[in-house]
Amino acid sequence: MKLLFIYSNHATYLSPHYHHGIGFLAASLKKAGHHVGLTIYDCPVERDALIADIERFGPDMIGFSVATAQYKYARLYSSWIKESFCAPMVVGGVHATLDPEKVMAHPAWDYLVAGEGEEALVELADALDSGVDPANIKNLWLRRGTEIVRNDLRPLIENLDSLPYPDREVFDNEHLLEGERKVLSFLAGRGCPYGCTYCFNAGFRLLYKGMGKWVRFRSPQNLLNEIRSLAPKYSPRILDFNDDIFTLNRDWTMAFIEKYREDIRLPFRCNVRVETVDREVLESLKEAGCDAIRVGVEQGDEQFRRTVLKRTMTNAQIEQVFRWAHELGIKAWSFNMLGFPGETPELAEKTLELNRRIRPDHLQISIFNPYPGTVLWEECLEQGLLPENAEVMDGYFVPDTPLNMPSMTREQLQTLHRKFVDLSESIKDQIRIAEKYRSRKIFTDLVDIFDQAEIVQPEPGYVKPIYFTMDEDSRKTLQEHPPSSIVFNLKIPPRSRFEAAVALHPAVWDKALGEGVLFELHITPKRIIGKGKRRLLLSRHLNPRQNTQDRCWIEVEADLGEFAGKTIALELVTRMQNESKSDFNTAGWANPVIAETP
Ligand code: B12
Ligand code: SF4
Repeated sequence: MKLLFIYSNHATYLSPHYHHGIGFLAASLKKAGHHVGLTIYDCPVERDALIADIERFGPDMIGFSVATAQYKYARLYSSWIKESFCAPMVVGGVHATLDPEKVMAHPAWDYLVAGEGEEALVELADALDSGVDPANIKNLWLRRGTEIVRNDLRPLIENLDSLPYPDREVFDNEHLLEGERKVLSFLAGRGCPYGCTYCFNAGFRLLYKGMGKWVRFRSPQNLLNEIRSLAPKYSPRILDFNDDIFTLNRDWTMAFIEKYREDIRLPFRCNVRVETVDREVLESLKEAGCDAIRVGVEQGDEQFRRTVLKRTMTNAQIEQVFRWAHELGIKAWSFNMLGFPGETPELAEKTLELNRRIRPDHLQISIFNPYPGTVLWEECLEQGLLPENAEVMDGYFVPDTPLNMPSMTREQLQTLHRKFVDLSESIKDQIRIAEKYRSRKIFTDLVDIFDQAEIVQPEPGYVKPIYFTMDEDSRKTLQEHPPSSIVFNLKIPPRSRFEAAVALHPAVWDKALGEGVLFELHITPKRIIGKGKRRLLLSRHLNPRQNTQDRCWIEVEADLGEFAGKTIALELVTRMQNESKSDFNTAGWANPVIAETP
């Protein structure tokens, strides 16, 4: 039969990616002789376009894979499809498994597959193909008139090596790997033994109690063979092991890593939990090419983390792992959440503090959304924090919560979220600067000494350090509203120069009435401005409304060699190009520094 999968990825802020679940299902279906297609929607699709996509493929069955955040879209799309097609529809995935009653209450679904789907879906496709009644297929729920048949689960797949490698063709994998990213992702196993209260793992374990081991690994050889079979075809730049905890089983990790180091040697990333690694494991990962580890920090208060989230690691353990990673040159990413039930602003500040201490190479902040089938979902319901019919937010980067939170107002949540975003941007900015000046010295960072500057005009409050973000490149700028000027009194070291990047804030690109803004660097070789001879050392005109090439960071520099050993007034000026057409504008000098001349 022809089965079409539909996978939506709306508002997750994630670039196109591989989906292992669909890959595994597609491989099993193809092995059983079925024809498989996939349609991915990265943003909401119109009804006509959806119907046209389905007509083009002409499926005998349509399958939706759903996580909670995407479910509302799957529900809507399935209703549209039901009105136009008679192909049966089957839903599966983590949300369908953990909230099956509610999901099956939606009449468009003919079938639901709970838990691992490989065998059940093949049996369903075979049965429908050959006109056999699928009513007894394990893991399958189905509609019989107004009744719902709920079949038991079959035991978990014991030997993951028995599965065919997840299918890549159905994803147009070459396309996924195009461009800079070139990330090829893999799964080494399934299941996690921990019991974090916000995570689906505990719910799945409970569901499968007595039906086999929840935590399973493929053999190192099986995984290596899969990598070997794909690497020549796709030429990945980096591999990504998407397992919940790649380092869960120390013996497995060491055995795999040793062979990987000998045979594959491609850079890779993986998820770790701090209790599962020590320096020796991290050293082995590094030697094998580990570029980055992703670490769930989640919350910075040990007691809250232990009691509410059931995460038992200490802050000392978290800090140690980040220290080791920095020492070994492995990038360490920190994943955090905000807006847990009972979390106060003071507790959330602890997460910020912990992140300032561990200095991650990348900081991610998500807003907590409770998912059905998790402990915290139940607790939110019991505590009356979750309004009836509350929808999960789109993705979890939207700075809002579906919860009624007595411990934190919405405004407080948003202010804290802003602080996390600022910290994350400042981290990225520091890393960029560190890379730029790796072999050189920064004598003075003008943002650091901003409080010593003299704001000549306009109001002091209009001039401040703030982040401008363009094309995801966020840089700390000294913001000015032209005409304005900031003066620093400095002693200039030998062999130095001024460096910065200039830009107008994206919010004013299309609004400015004037003819753009002039950025100027003036030097007065005297302490008191106005007394010495003021000289223009640098001038740059930006007019992003007219010139699209001005809609980015423009690097500027000026040699200060002739002022070596002297004290000067260094003045950062912004003014309108045509002052008669003056308008409110927002201009910024990003990362202005006095640095060693290369
Ligand atoms: C890798 C991963 C990602 C990757 C890749 C996506 C993917 N699913 O492969 C990326 C980074 C892109 C990602 C994104 C997101 N993720 Co994610 N992700 C995972 C992770 C770690 C592994 C997924 C996986 O491959 N599992 C193994 C495969 C074999 O299992 P499976 O996908 O569940 O599929 C099996 C069955 O469910 C079933 N099945 C699945 N689909 C279907 C469809 C049909 C028709 C049938 C019959 C059966 C069936 O059969 C499959 C084979 O046995 C899981 C945690 C986990 N361990 O599962 C979280 C997880 C799925 N992610 C989660 C979340 C929250 C997200 C995001 C919402 C985060 C965000 N940025 O906003 C997005 C949502 C993306 C989307 N559009 O759905 C949550 C979902 C919780 C929930 N209740 O919804 C999980 C469970 C993590 C957690 N600890 O809670 N994720
Ligand atoms: S350690 Fe990670 S994957 Fe395991 S239960 Fe906790 S959150 Fe889930």
